Amino acid sequence: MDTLPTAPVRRRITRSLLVGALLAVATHAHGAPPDYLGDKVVRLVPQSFGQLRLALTLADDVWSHGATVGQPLDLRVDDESLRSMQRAGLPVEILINDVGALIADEKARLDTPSDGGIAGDLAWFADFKTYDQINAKLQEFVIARPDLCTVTTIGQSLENRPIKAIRISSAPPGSPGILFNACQHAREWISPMTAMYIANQLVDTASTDPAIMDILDSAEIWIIPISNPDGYQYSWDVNRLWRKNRRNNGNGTFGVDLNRNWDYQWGGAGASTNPADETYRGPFAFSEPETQVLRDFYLAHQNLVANIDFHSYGQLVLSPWGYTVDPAPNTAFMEGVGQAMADAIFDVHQFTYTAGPIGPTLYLASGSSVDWAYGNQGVFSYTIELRDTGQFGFILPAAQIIPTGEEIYEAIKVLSVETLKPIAISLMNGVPSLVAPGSTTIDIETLNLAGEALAPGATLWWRDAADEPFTASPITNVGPGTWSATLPSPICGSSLSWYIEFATTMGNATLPADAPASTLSTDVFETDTAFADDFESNLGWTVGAAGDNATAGLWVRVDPNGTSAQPENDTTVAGTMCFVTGQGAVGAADGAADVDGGTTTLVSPVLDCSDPESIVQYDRWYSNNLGATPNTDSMPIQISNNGGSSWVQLELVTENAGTWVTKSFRVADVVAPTANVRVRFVARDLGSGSLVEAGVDGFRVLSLGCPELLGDLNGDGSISASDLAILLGAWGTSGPGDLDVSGTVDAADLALLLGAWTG
Ligand code: 0X9
Ligand code: ZN
Repeated sequence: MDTLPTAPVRRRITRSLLVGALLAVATHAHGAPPDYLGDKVVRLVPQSFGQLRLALTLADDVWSHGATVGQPLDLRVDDESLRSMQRAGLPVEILINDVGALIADEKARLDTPSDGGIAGDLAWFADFKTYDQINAKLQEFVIARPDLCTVTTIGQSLENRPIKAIRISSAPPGSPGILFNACQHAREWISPMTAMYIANQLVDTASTDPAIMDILDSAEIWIIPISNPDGYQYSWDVNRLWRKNRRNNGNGTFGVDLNRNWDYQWGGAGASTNPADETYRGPFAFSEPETQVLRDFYLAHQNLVANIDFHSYGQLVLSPWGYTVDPAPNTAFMEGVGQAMADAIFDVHQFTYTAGPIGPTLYLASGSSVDWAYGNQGVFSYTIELRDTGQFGFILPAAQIIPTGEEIYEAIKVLSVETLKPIAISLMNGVPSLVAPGSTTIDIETLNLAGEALAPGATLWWRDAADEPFTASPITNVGPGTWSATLPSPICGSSLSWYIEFATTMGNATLPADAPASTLSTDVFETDTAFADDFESNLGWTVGAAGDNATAGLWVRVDPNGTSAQPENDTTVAGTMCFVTGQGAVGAADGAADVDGGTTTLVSPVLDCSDPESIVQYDRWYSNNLGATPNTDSMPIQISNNGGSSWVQLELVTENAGTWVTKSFRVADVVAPTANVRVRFVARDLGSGSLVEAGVDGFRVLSLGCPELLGDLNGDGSISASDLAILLGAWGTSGPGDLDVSGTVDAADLALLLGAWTG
């Protein structure tokens, strides 16, 4: 077995270098309050570590706080810094032309308060509000609904400002709790406004919206709108772009980043040791009164189940971990709820919020509140980065306060419903869209929340016609939180509706949550294999396409040598061969024989997909930087119905699975089915510092159908009295029912039908 030359081990961005670069990004500590006039916010996507380092060195302030090669980075710069960047050839795009002018406009507007033409109690949300105005508003909620609201001072800031929390609930004390906290970062003014909007709407609709009544009757909702009062006040009075608290660091600099000061993996990646930096972690974990107060609030409320920590900007719904790219426990549940929140947000004003775990989605940040809340307290904790995506950044127009509140209000309902349920139910392999006649095993996972899943009463309910009652199929417990069920699928061509039901210590729970009003659906079909390739011999695949420029790790058909990035085994039972991007050497480094320097394309032979129900199916492997900083690389898989003249995307693989994944696509869903189809796999290494390994095996073209059942005249998949009625109704004619094709429906046909019926 030959071994390809070992690829050079890539340089990865090290955080210590990055922190070094951030040293230059000093905060204003002395002199006149900064007015930022003429400052710009620029965006650039650093193409190399050198560019990233240079940009951070030249910038005056990092707005996006993301600092990764290949990811957009927003930086505030004065004219001189901008010129230096341009001279150095950094590809910057101007996002905001004059930060100071935006701030001045905002100040002028705030100096002459107006209700913005907004009627009713939402007029308060016409513009941003000060620390004092927010506290006063909290008292108004209590006056409006003393039965529902309590405001408490949960502690003091460094400069002795009260940190206030409002409890909104009609549930008994000690019921499950959900905490929304905002404004750990002072300049992110939309965050306290959004927290206040949530409070306002809960109070307003507590007696009218049944969904809210359910939540408030069963849970304690806690809202801490201003977690960093000193910083917030300072951002109004002195420096609009202040982020941290107001700790005097003793060396002429001020402020600790509260969201780097929590005692969970404190001092790890993405936090600075330099007191001048915007991400300064503080001298030790929980060194700051503000984080201590919030910590003690958690410790005093052991009933808390969920939390959102509001920030801006970026439009992101982030789940733990922030300190590592490794997945957090119960990641399927956490990310599922995060995505459901993002979907609910989108439905309101069609603003896209990207959901995902913090580390891989944004950048590493250690010592954050959500990591502590999840890691130390087991609270399902999310960071939401509110509007916008950089057009105005922290100086968001006031007109966006209410729309932001409206979309986030839907997200908090989703979070509440999903985390207050007795248990969460998920399907380990998703909902099968297609199964063969017979039966299919369904693997189920449960996560105990307020209740505990019980084995007796666990049932999969199914039916294959809307007018039938559901039939029970038992679910068996196979391990802690893992279950197995059988989904019967007796009739080819039918469509199954089904759902899952568990009895729990807190009542019943179903998947979907509102079953049987909604159900899961699965179609039953037989598949015919039109083409199958296990790659044991070459059935006509070629490597190479116009524009391919990878210098190493080209597609090759081999019995793979496993590395941590590349598979050790192919997927097909018979044989050992598959296509991978470069053969790995036994025992070699992860980076050995991955794709380097560009793209490499694997193209299929021509495939006959003229059957309108053709399905393309393959097993694919994709790994991208296992365990290291992820990047923008991805593997497009494309299909052509004209022999390769033009291509349409089947899927863009970005998931760092590092395992074989089977995928199926109905050709007609993507392109018109023809006899001249090709499929290609484009593995590419575009960003630096990445490690891309791909594989393909078990390639098949299937067609769907059901064998014709002799005598099934109404095509319902079985023979019954209604088929008999059709035959008798056509007696003596040429059909339907002329089963022996004699030209007349007669006794011979009747005998065939009855034989099929009883046989
Ligand atoms: O960096 C932060 O603290 C947050 N972004 S911001 O721009 N608002 O400062 C993101 C925090 C996400 N949480 C973790 N990374 N743990
Ligand atoms: Zn923030």
